[in-house]
Amino acid sequence: MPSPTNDHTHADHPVATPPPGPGRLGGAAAGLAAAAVGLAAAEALTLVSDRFRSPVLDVGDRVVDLVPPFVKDLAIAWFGTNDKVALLVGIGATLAVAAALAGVAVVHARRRIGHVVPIAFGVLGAVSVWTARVDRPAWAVLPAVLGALVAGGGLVFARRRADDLVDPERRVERERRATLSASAIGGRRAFIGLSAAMAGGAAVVGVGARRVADSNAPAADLGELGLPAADAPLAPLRAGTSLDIDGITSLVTPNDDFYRIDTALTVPRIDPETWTLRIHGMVDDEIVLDLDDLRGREIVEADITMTCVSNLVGGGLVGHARWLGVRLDDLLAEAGIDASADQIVGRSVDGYTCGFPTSTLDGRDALIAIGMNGEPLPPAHGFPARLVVPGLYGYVSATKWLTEIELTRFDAFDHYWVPRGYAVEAPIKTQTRIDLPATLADVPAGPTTVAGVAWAQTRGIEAVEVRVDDGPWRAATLADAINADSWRQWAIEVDLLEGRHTLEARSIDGTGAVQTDERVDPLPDGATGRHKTVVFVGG
Ligand SMILES: Nc1nc2c(c(=O)[nH]1)N[C@H]1C(S)=C(S)[C@@H](COP(=O)(O)O)O[C@H]1N2
Ligand SMILES: [Mo]
Repeated sequence: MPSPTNDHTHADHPVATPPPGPGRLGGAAAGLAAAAVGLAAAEALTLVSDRFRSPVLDVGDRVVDLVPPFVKDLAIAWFGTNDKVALLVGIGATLAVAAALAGVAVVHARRRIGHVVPIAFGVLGAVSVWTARVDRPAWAVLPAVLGALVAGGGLVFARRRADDLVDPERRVERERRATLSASAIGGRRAFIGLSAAMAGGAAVVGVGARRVADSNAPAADLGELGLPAADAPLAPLRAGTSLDIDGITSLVTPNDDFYRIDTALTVPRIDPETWTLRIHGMVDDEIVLDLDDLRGREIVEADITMTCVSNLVGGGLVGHARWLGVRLDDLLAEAGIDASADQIVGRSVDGYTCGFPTSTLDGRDALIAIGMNGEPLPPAHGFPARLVVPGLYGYVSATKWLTEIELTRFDAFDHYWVPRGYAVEAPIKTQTRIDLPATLADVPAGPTTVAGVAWAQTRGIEAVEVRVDDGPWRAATLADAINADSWRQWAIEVDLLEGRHTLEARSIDGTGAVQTDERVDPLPDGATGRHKTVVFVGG
């Protein structure tokens, strides 16, 4: 029951009516709306020409190129294959904060300095185009410029509407001239409502434009395209190459589960009709092939395990597939390599490059792959063609969306990751992963199966050994090796007493070298150290 005293207080201290004007919230809303309309205009313009690209993605690409490698490894460690989503969310959040601040500055605080924000983002977008990995025409900056102009215009418009709210004379004047009725000018809520409506409309246009842009991109009907058969197909994997153990990593990684690592914010969509592969540089005869030419050559198959240099000890950036394609050494022999060339560079349609020594052509199954586990390469894994080189980390060898192979010299060209701190050459280091029991698993006392995979591509895995709590090393059972370029499953039964125990595994490669226990980070040429897992053994 309200007390008279309360009523009294009310009368003495009337609730303050907010000052006229859109307020901070209105300013922020107007800033966000202006940015949204600007972005939508930019996205819509990208539909006009395929040389245009979303300025947000362009800026994202430059961020990808510029972040120091340790940040990249952190992003992979934190977000895994979602690192790109995380980046785009980060860019979106930065844009939103800057837009809101710009709106508050211009609309609420009446400070023109807020106009710097759309200008700055326009310049950022333009610079991102000029510094792109692949050459772009100068006019490719237009979406960024248009976006900045429209966003700036949005701020001017919002400021005028705010003036209508604040300035009684202006308000009276406009009512008199009947440009706008009082109700149309409205108050703060109407102002924020209009901003929200504009932002909503812009979101629909922007997202719609991106959808259309994506669906316009030539998409190969991979099913339709089919795969040529290998001239001498490999036999199916022998039964002995897989151990029958629940929870062990499947020997062949299904394409959908294969790890994906690349610098591409959006998967390049390549029209198989117009795609070409050019072999040039320090060669006797330049060769240009289209997809039919490539498919018409001798087709081989090879079982190869691929590994990312960023893989942490025990990590999942490794996968195994049966690749189908054309032998790189055959093709390069046909082009004729200059004796003084020492580097083979693979260049992607998106400007990414890898580079590896010509001495790698030592008879190993280096391929220009067009097929992966019986299917055409999935777009995310490089459709229509990529390099796969046994024994080298992906970043130096496995160019996806391949369009050029250039013969050059290491002293003349640095491939993509070299100026970013990674090693020029990167042979794969021996690793042994414990798949089960899982880290921190509860297991019953008594016999427990420890199992996993080990890899040392080109050298092969000779033995895997396991120990419990610094006890003696014991030899694990190995599945039959597929070949020296593929990982190998292993398993062992250990007897565990109650308590907390550490399991540790190591391999001995085909040269007799024992996997080192020395822990080093992935940067600059791949992690070393032994995978250990802790288990809790109950009674
Ligand atoms: N065009 C392009 N190819 C690329 C990369 C890239 O960023 N762009 N990344 C490389 C790296 S670091 C690795 S580990 C492998 C990963 O291939 P996957 O995504 O098919 O597993 O692709 C390589 N090829
Ligand atoms: Mo990688």
